[in-house]
Parts: sequence; structure tokens; C-alpha cells
Amino acid sequence: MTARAVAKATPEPHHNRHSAPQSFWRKYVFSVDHKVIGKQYLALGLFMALVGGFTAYLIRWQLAWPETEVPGWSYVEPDFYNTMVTMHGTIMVFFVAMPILLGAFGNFLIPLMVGAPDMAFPRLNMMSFWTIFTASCVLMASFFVPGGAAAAGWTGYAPLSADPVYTGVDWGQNLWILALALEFSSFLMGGVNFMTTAINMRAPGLSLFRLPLFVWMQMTAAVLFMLSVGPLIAGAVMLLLDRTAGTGFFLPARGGDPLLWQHLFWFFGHPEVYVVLLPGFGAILEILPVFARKPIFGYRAIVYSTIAAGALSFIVWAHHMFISGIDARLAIPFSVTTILISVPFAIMIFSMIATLWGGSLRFPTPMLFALGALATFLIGGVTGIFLGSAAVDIFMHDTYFVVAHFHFTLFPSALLGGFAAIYYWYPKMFGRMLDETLGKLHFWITIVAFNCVFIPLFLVGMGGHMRRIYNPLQYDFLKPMQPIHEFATIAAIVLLLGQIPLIVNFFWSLAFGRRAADNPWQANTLEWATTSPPPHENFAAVPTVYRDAYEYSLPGNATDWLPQHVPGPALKAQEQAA
Ligand code: HEM
Ligand SMILES: [Cu+2]
Repeated sequence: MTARAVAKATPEPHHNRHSAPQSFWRKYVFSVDHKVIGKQYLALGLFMALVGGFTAYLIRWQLAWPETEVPGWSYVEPDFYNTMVTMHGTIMVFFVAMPILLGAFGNFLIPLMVGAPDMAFPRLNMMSFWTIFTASCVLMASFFVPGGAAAAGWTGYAPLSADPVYTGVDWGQNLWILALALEFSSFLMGGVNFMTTAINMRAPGLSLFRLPLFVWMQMTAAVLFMLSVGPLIAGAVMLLLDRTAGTGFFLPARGGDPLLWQHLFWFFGHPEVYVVLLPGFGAILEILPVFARKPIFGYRAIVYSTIAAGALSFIVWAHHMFISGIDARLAIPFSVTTILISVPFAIMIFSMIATLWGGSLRFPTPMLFALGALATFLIGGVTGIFLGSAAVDIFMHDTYFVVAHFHFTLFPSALLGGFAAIYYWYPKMFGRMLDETLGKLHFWITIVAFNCVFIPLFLVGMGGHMRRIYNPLQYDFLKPMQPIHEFATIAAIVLLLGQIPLIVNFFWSLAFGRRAADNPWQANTLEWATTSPPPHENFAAVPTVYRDAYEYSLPGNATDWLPQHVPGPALKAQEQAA
């Protein structure tokens, strides 16, 4: 492409300059800098992960050794168990996965990857963080109100959630609704910012199909979230009215319909699982080509598959409701769309594997996590197809098979993908390298322990073991499965303890880690074209983009990488051809 064509390919980047803040408050607390906001989201997400992890510990202990005293705690009473299950899901999906994958990495990376000085709306960005911060405080506060925190499941099914008589939880459930409403508005603000920045603030030459796939994934996630959350916000208001104003939208006793809530929840809920999944995939897709030293295989196929999966995600929701009493004839179209949606995912997975094929693979910690995520996600995706078949789901629904399925999808994408992202972009964020030995230790404990927790749960699920029960020993037919529960719980404790190397590494490296070069992994995308960490407003001068994001091992090039912003042999060849 000639320089003129490059200039024509994208609109003039839109400048939104603000001078570097000086005071402590403006710099670190009420900062409008996307990099600081990204780190704030990361801190919040990691903190909430500790809380979420602790709830998992209580749940697993109770399942393995029911009604014994939990070490470091006391007894888990039945009502408290319900609260733990509810808060575990709520915290992990809305206050860990979303803040880390979208809030932290979306914020930190989108402006850098598109060559922009900041987000399009920096103040809105700041507000989005402080809104989710408030949401987290509300959620945490709900543990301490009379009656305790929400206990109607992370899906908040009515009528459980609609009338305090069922769970004994009064204000806790109201605060749960409030916390979610605040969280939703935070990510609506974030989504507007992500879209606008990625579309309007691209550097000259950075056409849409030259964008790193991570940006595509974040954009798609933002659109899915913005389009699906509206009905649930309406539903949440109705639920709150049922609880406080005597309406009966979801209460059969007042003429309402509890199924309506399930529809509203899952119309949002299924796209939502992709909101979490896609950014995790985006991180993996950035990492694989760098450590395989190969261009990504099927860039456009991945982009189109992502959009197709996003569109399909709006017409699969009733696969969560096959046994909720929906018309049996309706189950068939929802089975078909559900099984269809695995096709675009299969394309993405094949592209990832083909990217690795024949590459000169390197295995630093980010690559290990990316490969681990790819391998474990396969199990999650395949078991989803089983569940998508209504006939199978009639047996499997509400068993531990479902629990194992969604942990095998969310854990690889959100946690393993998130860890891969932390190890890969930490040098850019903090200017230091993480320690490789601790990183590898963290990886191996995590991947082995994770599989030991959740593969057994597929087995007990197939054995008919119901999910969300307080004491499995109350049922004779479940008793033979108890050793499996004990095994899974021991593995879960190992998994939780296995996160200590990450915590140590994170803080130790902040102070003592090896200083990071600007481009320590020899990668091509624009975030590596500036210093580590990047200065205020990111780039000394707006970079110009000359090529696709993944031109590794290009024949005739002196190095095996060719950054997007460096004019080079490929450009010359193209110009000669023109
Ligand atoms: C190939 C793609 C997938 C298919 C076909 C699929 C299918 C299903 C089906 C049919 C169910 C309902 C099972 C039941 O309740 O009886 C389900 C549950 C679930 N799936 Fe998937 N799934 C897929 C991918 C994913 C992904 C990528 C995620 C998250 C990143 C995910 C997260 C969940 C969650 C959280 C639940 C259960 C929620 C609950 O009841 O608490 N799934 N899946
Ligand atoms: Cu679903």
C-alpha cells in the first residue's frame, strides 16, 4: 500500500489529549488514564478472586465432609451454604472474570493496540471503574446485613429470589440486585468506550482487518453485552418491585410467571458467557503466534466466526430451560441452534491448532497457560454439545455434569486465559518481568489440580448427582460417590494453595523483577512499539501501521518478527507490485 493509500484506509485519529496529572489523587485514584484504570480493575478483580476462592473452599469442604467444622472457619449452616453457592457464582462471573478480562486487559490494551493516546471517553472510563468499585462494596456489605447475603443462586431464579419467605434473605437479595445493576452500568460505560476507541481512534494504516484479534474479541464482547443486558436490567427492576412494592411479575401467587425471569436471565446469560469467553480467547490468540513464531492461521475466518458465534448466542438461551416446562417442540430449535454454535468455535479452535502446526514453539509461562487453556476448553466445548441435545439434557440438567461443563469453559477462558494475559502483558504494564520458575510452578499446580477437581464431577454428574445440595450423605444413592467428592475437595484445596506462587511472584517482581525491554517477546502488535511501561499518552508520536498483526518468520526478513509500525521488506514488495 502506498503512503496515500495508507492514509486513506483509516480516518484521521481523533485526539483527546489531556496533560499528565501531578497530584497523588489524580494520578492513582481518580485517574482518567486507561493504563491506571486497567490496573485498578486488575487489583479489584484479583481481590475479589480471593473472596470467591474462599467461598469455593467452604462449598467444597462441606460437600466432602458434610457438617464438620471447616478449618479456619466454623460450621457451614444450610442457609449459609446457599449463600456461598450464590455468591461464588456471582463474584466469579461478574466481579472477577469481567473486571480482569474486560476491565483490566480491555482497558489497558485497546488504546495501546490501536495506537491511541487513551480511551475515547477517559472520564467515562474513570466512572466505569468507580461504579464497579461501588458495586463490589455493595456486594460485600450484603454479607453483613440481617438475614445475610443473597441465597437464590447466581441465576437468581424466581420465585426464590422474588419473595423473602423462600430463602429467609431480605436485604441481602435487594443488595445483590443493586450490586448487579451497578455492575451492569459500569460495563455499559466500558462497552461504549471500547467500541468507540477501537473504531474511531485507530492509528493511520490500521484498517479493521489489521487489528489484533484481541481487539476484535473485545469489540464483539462489548456489543454482546450491550445488546443482551437491557432485558435483564428491566427484569432486575421488576424483581426488585416484586420484593419491595408488592407487584407480582414473577410470583405465581400474585398471578406472575417465574419462567419469565428464566427467559430474561438466560437471554442475557448465554451471550454473557461469551462476553467472558471471547476476551480470554483474544489473549490466547495474541500469545500463540508469538510463541509459535508463525502468522495466525485463518485471521478472517476467526473474525467472521466470532461475529457468527456472537449472533447465534442470542438464539440459544432456552437450552438452559429444557426441563423448565417449555413446550417440547420449542426444545428442538434451541437444540439445533446450540449445536450450530459449536461450529464457529470449532473453527476458532482449529485455527489455533493450525497456528501451532509446524511452528518453532517456545514455552515460557504465558504460552503454557495459553496451551493449557486451549486443551481444557476443548473438554468444556464438547460437553456443551452433549448438554445442547435436549434428550441428553433431560438427564444431565441440574447435575454436577453441568457444573463440570461450565467450569471447563469458564476456567480455561477466564482464569487460564487471564493468567496467560497477566504473564504476557505484565512486563508492559509494570516494566518488570515475572519470574519464570514461579510462573511454571503456578502453571503446573493449577492445570493438574483443576483437572483433578472437575473431571471427577463429570463422573458424579453422570451418576445422577444433583448440584446445589447441602449434604450428599442425606441420600443413600449418593453415598458411594462420596470418595470422589473427597478427592475433588483435596484437589480444590491444592488448586487454591497453588495460587500462592502467583501472588508472591506478582509482588516480588514489582520490586525486584528483571527490568523488561520494550518488546521482550519480540511481538508485532503496537503495544510493544512503546516503552515498558508506556508513558502518559502511550506513544511519543502516533505510530503508522504498515501491515497485518502477525507477520512472523516472513521469508526474506532479517528477523523472525516484523512489527506493525516498522516499514520493511513487505511494504517495499507491495509498493513495487503496485
Ligand atoms: C460449544 C459451546 C457450548 C455449548 C453447546 C454449551 C451448552 C450448554 C448447555 C446446553 C447448558 C445447560 C445445561 C443445563 O443446565 O442442563 C450449559 C450450561 C452452562 N454453560 Fe455452556 N455451552 C457451551 C459453551 C459454554 C461456554 C463457552 C461457557 C462460558 C464461558 C459456558 C458456560 C455455561 C454456564 C455458566 C452454564 C450453566 C449455568 C448454570 O446453570 O448455573 N458454556 N451450556
Ligand atoms: Cu447457554
